[in-house]
Amino acid sequence: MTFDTIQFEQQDYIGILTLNRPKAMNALNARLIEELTEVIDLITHDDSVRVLIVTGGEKVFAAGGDIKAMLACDPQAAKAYVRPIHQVFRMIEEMPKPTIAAISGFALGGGVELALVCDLRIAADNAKFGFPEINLGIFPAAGGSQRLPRLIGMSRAKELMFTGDTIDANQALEIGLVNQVVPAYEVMDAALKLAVKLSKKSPLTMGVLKSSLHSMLNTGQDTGLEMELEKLCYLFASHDQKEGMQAFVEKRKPEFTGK
Ligand code: CO8
Repeated sequence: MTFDTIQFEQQDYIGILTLNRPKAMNALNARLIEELTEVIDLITHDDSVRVLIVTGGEKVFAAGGDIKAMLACDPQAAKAYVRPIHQVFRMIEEMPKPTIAAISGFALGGGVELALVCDLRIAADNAKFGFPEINLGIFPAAGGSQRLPRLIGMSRAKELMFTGDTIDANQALEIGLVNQVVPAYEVMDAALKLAVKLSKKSPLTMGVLKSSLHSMLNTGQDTGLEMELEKLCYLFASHDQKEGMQAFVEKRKPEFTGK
């Protein structure tokens, strides 16, 4: 697969998606969103990819939405620009396989919003996070105003979004924006190590677990508990459940197939 604004490669069960607009600090323009949508659709339906790593490479994760492309937008054009971002971010969020953002350098605005739709975030110690939208006369509307408070709490989300201030990787760890901070040269190794670990779990169970966790965001607890029970019972019709439990009884490692 070849693209202009992203790169995709696969190592065993791990997909690695790299944003590739170095001259624009990986700003998310329409072409990048179009290509991202195409590759995310392929990965979602490709059983040979069990875990996806999303990265911007060694220098920058992403400096956000493309300001130059947005400058002249009227409300209608703004909607036409942002709607596909919303759609592809939902596709990433709902992908039935774990996703890991590996973040080096700046992750700003739409860049953080991309990291937020990944399940887990690993930051290099040189990573910097912020929502500068307030200084541009807009606000984090690629899902940020909805997802960030759910992740780190309303008060901290307001502080970041109202001030537009940038925080470093350790501050991001402290407020729960990222899961781990590692030395910059180790960020991809750390992401790959975690991805390999997750790729050995049952892909079927992983997808169902992810969907159960996400149902918490859209339902009350009573409905969520009912949905959880249904999803669990569904897994008892699978090979992977039998294999996982059989392997435990036989004191060996399970071999999951996703069936
Ligand atoms: N959009 C377009 N181009 C960008 C962006 C961007 N977000 N960020 C950087 N670039 C370009 C620069 O214009 C520059 O291009 P050129 O060489 O042609 O002048 C090149 O990338 C390198 O950037 P700098 O020279 O500025 O590099 P520095 O190392 O000095 O600074 C920074 C790096 C701090 C990352 C700086 O570039 C910066 O502040 N960028 C903008 C960050 C920002 O404000 N992000 C938020 C954007 S808005 C958003 O994400 C919301 C999207 C969804 C909602 C949309 C509602 C319509």
